This record gives sequence, C-alpha cells and structure tokens, in this order.
Amino acid sequence: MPNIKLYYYPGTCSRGPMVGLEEAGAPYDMELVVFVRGENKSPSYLKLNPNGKVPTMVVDGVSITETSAMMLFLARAFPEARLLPFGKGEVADAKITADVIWCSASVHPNVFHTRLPQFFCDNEAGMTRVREMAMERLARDFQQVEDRLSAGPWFFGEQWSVVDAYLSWAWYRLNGTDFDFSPYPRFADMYERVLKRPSVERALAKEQEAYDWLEENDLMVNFKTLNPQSGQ
Ligand SMILES: N[C@@H](CCC(=O)N[C@@H](CS)C(=O)NCC(=O)O)C(=O)O
Repeated sequence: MPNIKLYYYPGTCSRGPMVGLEEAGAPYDMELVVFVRGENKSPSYLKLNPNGKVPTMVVDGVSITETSAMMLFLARAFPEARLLPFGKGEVADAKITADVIWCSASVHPNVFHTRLPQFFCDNEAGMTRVREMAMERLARDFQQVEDRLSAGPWFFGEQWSVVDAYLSWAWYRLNGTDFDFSPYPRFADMYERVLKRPSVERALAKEQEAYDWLEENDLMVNFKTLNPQSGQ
C-alpha cells in the first residue's frame, strides 16, 4: 500500500482526488494549505508543487501535481476500486485518459476564468468579457457532458468514475454565478447523485471540518476579492 499525503483546500479541485482516495478506501494523510497565509507560495510547498496550487499528492515521498495525473494514478494504483473504466485495450484507455485531461484542460480553466476573471484581466470591462467568454466555452463543455449522460447515469455509462466527481466539482464551483444551468438536466441529476455517494459524503465532511477550522481562525479566503498580486 503506497504512503499517500494529499495537500488540499476545501471547495477547490482537491476535492476530486480526495473523493478518489475515499472511493478507493486508501489510507492517506491530509494537509490543509492555508491560502491566506500564503502557504501555497511558501518555499517548502513550491518544492512539492512549483505551480503554488492545490492539490498536491505525495506518494512514497514523490510529489505528483495536476488533478488529472492524480486521478489517473489512483485509478491504476487501486484497480479494484474501478475509479476509471480502464482495461478494454490501449486505444479505449487512451480515450478515457483524454476525457480526464479534458476535464483539467478545458472545464477546469473555464471554471477558473468564470470565478476569478481578475486573474486574467486588470480592468472591469475586460474582466466582464473574460467571464462571458469563459461561460460560453463552459456551455459547450457542459453540453458535451449532457450528451454523454444520455447513454447512462454516469459520464462513462453504467460505471461511476472520478470524472463524475471532477465534473460535479465544476458544477459546484459555478453555484452562485449567473451561469445558466437550465440546459443540462441530466448533469443536474448526476450532480445530485454524486453528492449522495458515501465517498463524496466523507470527503465533504472532511472539507467541512477544514472550513470550520478556517472560519474559527479567521483564515477563510474570499474568492471574490482574491487578488492575483497578493501572492495568495
Ligand atoms: N492544473 C492544476 C490547477 C490547480 C488549481 O487551479 N488549483 C487552484 C484551486 S482549484 C489553486 O490552488 N489556486 C491557488 C492559486 O492559484 O494561487 C490542477 O489540475 O491541479
């Protein structure tokens, strides 16, 4: 059994690998990265993850960055958990890998541009346009998810996977924005079903503990006012 430690922040994309670990029943340690203290930009953290972001997964002393890489690793390290429907040949596996990477290369950045346009433009009109364009791209991404869900309850059909967890995180992060969710009823239903999975419930409970601690210690990030120049 590998020795695994996940560096995380509640509500962020670290939720995906956390759900993967919970679903696999893998023992792991967690370390909260306190953004407002600049811990993600500290020299020791940058040695683990030069991008200064969460998540980071340290496996037997080796640091893995990138959510998609962690999901692919977990699926291979814990095949019995069936985190991804690998095993039907190299081409089929490559297509599954493409879907995981698409989540982190398209959906995830489009969520980032929608939620934090100030990281991409430094004037009000530009920020508004960045958000609008990101939401247009998200609409195309979400339509792809909606189309995939016509073939089964989950993104890959009958089998639940960490892609459902990753996509559900994107849905969650868009709550509170003016993104129009109405064209995606199958995705809405999938999101609700993901929330009911025991692995997700456990991950959300762990996140809630972290939120409570951050709140008690006045260390919560305000994403609305988060400034790219602040080093957070
Ligand atoms: N490509 C990275 C993106 C990670 C990422 O954007 N993490 C965000 C939270 S969702 C973060 O740590 N932001 C802090 C910052 O950018 O300073 C991945 O897939 O892991």
